[in-house]
Amino acid sequence: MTVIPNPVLPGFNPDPSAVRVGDAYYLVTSTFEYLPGLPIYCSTDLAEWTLIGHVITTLEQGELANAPTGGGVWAPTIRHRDGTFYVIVTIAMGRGCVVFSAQDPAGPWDGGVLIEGIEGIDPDLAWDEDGVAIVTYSGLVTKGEDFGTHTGIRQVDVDLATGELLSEKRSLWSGSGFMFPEAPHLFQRDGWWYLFIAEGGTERGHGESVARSRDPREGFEPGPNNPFITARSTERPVQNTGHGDFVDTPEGETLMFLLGVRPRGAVRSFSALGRETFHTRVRWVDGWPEADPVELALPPGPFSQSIDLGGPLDAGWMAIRREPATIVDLDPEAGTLTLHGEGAGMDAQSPVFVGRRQLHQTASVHVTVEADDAVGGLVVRYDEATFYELAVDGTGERTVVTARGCIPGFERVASVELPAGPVELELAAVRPEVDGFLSMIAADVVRLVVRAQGEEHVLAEIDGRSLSAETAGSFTGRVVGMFAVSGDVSFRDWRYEGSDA
Ligand code: 6LW
Repeated sequence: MTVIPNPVLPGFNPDPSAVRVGDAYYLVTSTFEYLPGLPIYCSTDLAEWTLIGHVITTLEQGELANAPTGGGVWAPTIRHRDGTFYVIVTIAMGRGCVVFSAQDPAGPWDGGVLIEGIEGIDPDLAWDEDGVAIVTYSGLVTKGEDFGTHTGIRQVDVDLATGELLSEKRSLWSGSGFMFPEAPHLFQRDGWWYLFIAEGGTERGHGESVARSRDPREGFEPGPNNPFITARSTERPVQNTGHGDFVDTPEGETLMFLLGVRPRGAVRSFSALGRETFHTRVRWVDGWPEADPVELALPPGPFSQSIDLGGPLDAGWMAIRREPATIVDLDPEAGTLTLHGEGAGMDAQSPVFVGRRQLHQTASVHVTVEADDAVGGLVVRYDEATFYELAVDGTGERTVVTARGCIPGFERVASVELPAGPVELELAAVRPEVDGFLSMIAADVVRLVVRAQGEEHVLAEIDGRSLSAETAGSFTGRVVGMFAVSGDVSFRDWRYEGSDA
């Protein structure tokens, strides 16, 4: 039996949706305010997954220039019908419910069709036996004084070509009574329509429940043991399991792809990487699904990746409310990526920044920076108020490197003066080395280091608990990247090392 890694997609990859076309499996996850948005991962053996492209590659497609912190591109659903791939998604507190389509999942995807009138999130897409498109979603008020009110699992027939609603909206079975019924997915098997939903909230109470009917629009009866998968009140290393999507393998086995977190600390409260994509296998018993608990299947040994910053930019790079390719200058000869500061730092809504997901619990990034008459550096971020950075200021006679830990209401700063010239920066997330109870409480420590002229300066070691999905304003995941505040900042020799030890 294939050993499928768990997490399947490590790091900031929440709200997975899956589809199989022939022997190829595709996964898509949420990306909030980042661009490119809605990554498409592909695998033909379930073990190796490749990021083959994105649905949203331009600011205009997602209308993300003003995506609020914590909003933007939320949970998608990917489906395939008659040779066309569809991704339906909510661009929360923004464009709304949009269905994108493409002939090639790697892209290009179209500009998307807005489906007006769907007041909710987590849209699913299915077709009835007459080919009528059915959108099932989690009713949620996303504006006005009733913002945040859940209105249960809802459904409507839609013309995907025009976005026009073709029926009245209807309410469906909405779970066992736990909070936030969401992430609905319709799944057909043996003449039944199964309605899967997440309930309990995307935190520690998360779980997946199911009902079934012979009709995709009504008459759902709940399963006998809902939620049929949850990690709540267990000591399992993977928590928050829920928000699942389901595919059958060619051999007739059913796989569930779902989100989970790997919290650390004495009270297991801090998930530095955010919500990741996991999988588990599903058994069918008397016409109802039973799922194994999510088991970790981590790759053996450390992971190391060196990237030639002279380009071309690979699909793993992300920018904040802007497209990466529009802010970088690449010099293949010199192996450098240059960012041009615009006078704003990492507290800006759209800083000059390109970064990558932190993929391992223990991880370090090294990069060499030249900031001649400029300011910029390396940063690990959750959002505009929550980030730890190393800034190189080359505007004076000497170079000043400043470590800055920013969380709402608090800032920690430490600097060192160095001779002018290039410096190597390192951000490292490591297990805490402190003794006693503190070493148990903390999840990790972020070490901010600068090296130059043969000297090493550990400017700060900052508790990493504040850089977690549970503590930051945006429940995304850590993204580590390069930024520029002013002048032209050149970067080379990017190296990532990670381990889940
Ligand atoms: C997603 C929804 C949710 O659409 O958060 O907490 C949204 N629940 O399922 C973004 O991940």
